[in-house]
Amino acid sequence: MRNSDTNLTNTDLIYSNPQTQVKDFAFDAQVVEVFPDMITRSVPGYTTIIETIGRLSQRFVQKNTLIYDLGCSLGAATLAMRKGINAKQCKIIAVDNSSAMVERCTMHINAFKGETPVEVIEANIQDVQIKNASMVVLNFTLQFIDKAERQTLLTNIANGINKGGILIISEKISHDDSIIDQHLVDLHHDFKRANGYSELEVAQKRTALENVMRTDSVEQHIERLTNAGFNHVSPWFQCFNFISFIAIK
Ligand code: GEK
Repeated sequence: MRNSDTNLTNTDLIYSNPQTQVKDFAFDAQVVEVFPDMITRSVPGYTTIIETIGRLSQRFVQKNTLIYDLGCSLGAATLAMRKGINAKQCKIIAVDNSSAMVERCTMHINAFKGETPVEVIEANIQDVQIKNASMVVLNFTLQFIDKAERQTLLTNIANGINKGGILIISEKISHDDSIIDQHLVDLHHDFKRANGYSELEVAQKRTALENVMRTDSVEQHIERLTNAGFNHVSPWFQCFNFISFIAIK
C-alpha cells in the first residue's frame, strides 16, 4: 500500500510554484491526495461544520430512512453522520462525480466501522433521485453547479425529504454590498495566509476557481430554499464569506 493511501495529512502544495497558465480547478487525483489539508486550511469553520453535521444527524435522522451526502469528496460528512446516527435501518448514500474522489472515499469509509451502511456512488448529483430522506447534506457542493440549474436541484431535494427532515447546505457566499464583500474576501485571504498559504498560492487558486465556483448571496440562498418548499430556513454558522444553512421541511 502506498503511503498516500493512508496518509490524510499530505500538504497542499498544488499552487506553490508559478504556473504559466493556471488551469481551471478540477477534483482530480492530485487534489484527492491533499484534499483534507486543502479544505481545512482554506475553509474557515470546516471542522465545526463537519462536527455539527454529525450532531444534527443524531437529532434529525429517522428510522427506516435514507440520508444523502451530495458532493461527498472523501466522505467527511458521511463519517460524521455515521457516528451520530442512532436510528435503525437507515442507509447513507454518498455521491460524487469525481472518480478519484469516489475511489478514495470508498477506501476511507471501509477503514472505519459503523452500524449504518454506506453506499458510495459515482454520479452527477443532479441525476440522483432523492427519496424517503430524513437528512440531506450539500456541504460546499452547490457552488459548483450551474446557477441556472440550482433551483431545480433544490426543489428535487426538497421533494424527496420527508416532513420534518433537514437539508444542511454550506457555501462560500458573496455580498451585494461591495465594501462588505471586499472585507470578507480580505479576511478569508488573511485566514489562508495565517494557515501557511503564500500570496502566490492564494492568487493562483483564486484564478483556478474563477470559472468553476460561482457564489450567491445569503438572500439568494434563502429565497431559493424557500421556493424549493422548505418551511424553516436559517443560517446556523458564518465565518467571513463562508456560511451554513439549515432548511427543514
Ligand atoms: C466535504 N462535501 O468534505 N455531482 C456530484 N459531485 C459534484 C458535482 C456534481 N454535479 N459537482 C461537484 N461535485 C465535502 C466537500 S467539495 C468542496 C465538497 C470544495 C463534487 C466535487 O467532485 C467535490 O468532490 C465536491 O463536490 C465539492 O464535506 O472542495 O470546495
